[in-house]
Amino acid sequence: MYWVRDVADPNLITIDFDETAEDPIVTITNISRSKATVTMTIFAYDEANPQPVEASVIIEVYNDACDMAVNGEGATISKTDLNADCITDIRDLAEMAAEWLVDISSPGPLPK
Ligand SMILES: [Ca+2]
Repeated sequence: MYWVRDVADPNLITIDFDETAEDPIVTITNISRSKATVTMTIFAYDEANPQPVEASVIIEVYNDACDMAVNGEGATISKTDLNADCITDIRDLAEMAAEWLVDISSPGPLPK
């Protein structure tokens, strides 16, 4: 026998867990931020070991792979993706064009 107790904020995420299943699947949905951290604690016992033992794992959950990359995990955002939206497109070219020929290497005095 086992059961799971999560310490997540129910207003932040929804956890669906069937503790009667032999191989339970935990589904985390309704993430209201780009990243959520969930601490999941599992308790287990049986007739031979009636005193429950527990183990915890911390899970970082992202809405998608792009949110994961923006947070520095998983895939690396391309250097050409200047606005970090995980697509290199005309918007990135526009950002580069807006800075085209801006030169900060002037030998003159710098304002204080
Ligand atoms: Ca982009």
